[in-house]
Amino acid sequence: MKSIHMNANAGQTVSIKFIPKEEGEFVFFCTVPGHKEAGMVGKFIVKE
Ligand SMILES: [Cu+2]
Repeated sequence: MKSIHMNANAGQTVSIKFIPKEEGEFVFFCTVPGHKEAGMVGKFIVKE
């Protein structure tokens, strides 16, 4: 599965640009240690 990474600390808002070129499921998560485990994770589902 493809993944998309971002990095945000408490109180921060981060934007990413995601332009899908194919269908599929793309997991995104925060790369700050412990944040993914704390729930800073999600999934884009791309369908035609
Ligand atoms: Cu984070």
